Amino acid sequence: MTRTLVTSALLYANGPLHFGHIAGAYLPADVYVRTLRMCGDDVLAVCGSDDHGVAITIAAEKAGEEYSAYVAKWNAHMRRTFDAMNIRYDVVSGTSTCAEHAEGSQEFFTLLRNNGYLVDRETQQLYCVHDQMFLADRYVEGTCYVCRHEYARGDECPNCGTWIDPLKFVDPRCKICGNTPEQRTTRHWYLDLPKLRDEFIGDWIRGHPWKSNVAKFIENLLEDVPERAITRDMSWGIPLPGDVTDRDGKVLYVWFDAPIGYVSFTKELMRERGTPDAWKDWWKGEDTRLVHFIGKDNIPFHCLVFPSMLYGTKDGYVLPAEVPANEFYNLKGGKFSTTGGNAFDVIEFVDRYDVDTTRFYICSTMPETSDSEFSLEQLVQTANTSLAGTIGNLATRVLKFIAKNFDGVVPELHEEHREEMDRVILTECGDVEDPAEHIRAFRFRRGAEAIVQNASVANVFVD
Ligand code: B3M
Ligand code: ZN
Repeated sequence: MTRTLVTSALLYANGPLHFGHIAGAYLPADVYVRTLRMCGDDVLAVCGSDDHGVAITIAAEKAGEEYSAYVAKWNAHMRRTFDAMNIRYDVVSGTSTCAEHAEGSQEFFTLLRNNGYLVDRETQQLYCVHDQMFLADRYVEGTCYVCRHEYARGDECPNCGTWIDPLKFVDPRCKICGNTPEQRTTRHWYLDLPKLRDEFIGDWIRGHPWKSNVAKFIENLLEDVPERAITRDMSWGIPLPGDVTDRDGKVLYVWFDAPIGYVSFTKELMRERGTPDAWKDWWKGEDTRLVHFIGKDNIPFHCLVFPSMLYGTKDGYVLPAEVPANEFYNLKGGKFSTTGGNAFDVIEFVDRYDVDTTRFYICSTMPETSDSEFSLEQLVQTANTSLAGTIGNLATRVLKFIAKNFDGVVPELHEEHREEMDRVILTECGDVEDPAEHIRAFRFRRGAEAIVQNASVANVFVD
């Protein structure tokens, strides 16, 4: 039987989950996993927190907390939010706490290096003389040279999603002190993406049946594929393997170690289950379907970079079968943002508005192929019409009917009755659809609609 290995994007451990995250990568994964399991499929669901990188160190420094304590706090908050939302994984771990993660990440580095896909280069990097450090990623900002957004970060532009090369900024600013940094020489390791593309990954990407909105994004992805630095001058992160020269003061880039987290967390789970080698069945088994649930801003890493890493190890890893990336889920016309004050507290929200109602509403408005909008008024309306009006009504009528005519016991259904029932439903009550078919194809909205539609048909039948 095919196995389906489901991952959800690892959440940066620097703040609470909001409905934008939940609609993007967590609720669809949970609904997908439950649906497949109900159909008897063999499924493993993996998630956790992304604990490294500059987004975390800056936030922890601002909060005046130790990095490890800071990420532990947000990892715990993430688990509480999953519980409140009834979102379940087989394992929820974290890249700074998972015992298998450092060694596993270093092994990827070593395999890629031995196979000729890593190059080390002397390079220029922005250096802040005032703070005496190289400005990795978000420690520098400037105007986006693609869309002119003034606050593009050194790793990506929040406005247009461009993968930023900070040396191209005409107005770079140090994020800590605001001064203009200078260029200095340092040494870094680069993933040879052009080589990986030309050798295999390019053809693989072009031949892959991506979801329509992902396919659009990918068209441009292959044109300009640069070598990408996978090391950073900082202390918080995974150290380079012991046999690498000049490794002091450097760690692996967060986007290198983060997706390996999916593998590490699977190892952790299998060790805890007492079958430490079983992770290979999932990550290296020919019959595994690997499915990454992510938001659209993570497409380059899951459709190009991580597959390149998996392939480049030449160690039997499967490549993703599906990357059902969602678009953005908005609130009041803008992105959900906890720091920007455009969000609800998820735990309080479901306590007040009911978790299943919230889950159903989010499914029925999911940003599957384009951005969509969360609205409280609409949620209330969905609860009143679809849930109470149609499904609740059906439940009430059926329960009353059983109480009145059968002393509250569901009578046994004889085969000839079932046939008669099917005939009446099909000819007289309306079209029924299989919600699971839609959900398997990542059409969560249609899946939710189909459930309500089937309840309407059943109401006609009761009439
Ligand atoms: N933490 C980025 C994000 O939350 C990142 C995802 C990692 S998945 C391996 O957008
Ligand atoms: Zn931009």
